[in-house]
Amino acid sequence: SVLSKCLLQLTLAVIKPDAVAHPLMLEALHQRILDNNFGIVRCQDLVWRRQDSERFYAEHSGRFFYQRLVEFMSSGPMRAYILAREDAISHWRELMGPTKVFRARFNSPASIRGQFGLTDTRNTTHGSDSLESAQREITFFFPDFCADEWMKKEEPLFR
Ligand code: RTP
Ligand code: MG
Repeated sequence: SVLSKCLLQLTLAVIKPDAVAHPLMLEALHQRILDNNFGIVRCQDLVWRRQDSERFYAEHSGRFFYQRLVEFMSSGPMRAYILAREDAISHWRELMGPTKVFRARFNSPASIRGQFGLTDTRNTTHGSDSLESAQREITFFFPDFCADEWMKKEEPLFR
């Protein structure tokens, strides 16, 4: 029915070191989050040690880009968000655009990666790709955050 409540979803978004390094880009991306009706549930600036990077991307170990990915993600400060929205996971992925910079530039020039992506690795942002990875990644960045508790207490305030 038209009266049914929309379903709020949480996702983990990261502004990667290439984008955080440029203050104007960081500001533009933060604004982009707000303009697209995401609620900011948590926001944290941090720097990874190499072992954090390796652990986060363990599923990609062995792929040709693993070493440079791990190196890059622990090369400087980044910013992690827990974002809330209806369909947050797919909306954030849509907003980022394709992973490959070539595709992003040509097929989605208005997307974040289409506008700001430098290479397939230095591509400005990360976003969870499923409910399972959102859960894992939220816990990875925010170990004290309890999604169930948040939904009960805070979710009504976001309407
Ligand atoms: P993710 O796994 O992080 O959600 O990203 P994704 O699905 O958009 O992209 P995927 O192909 O799974 O790649 C994982 C991460 O590796 C970086 N990457 N670098 N050729 C390269 O240098 C290369 N290819 C992929 C991406 O930036 C992505 O963060
Ligand atoms: Mg992936």
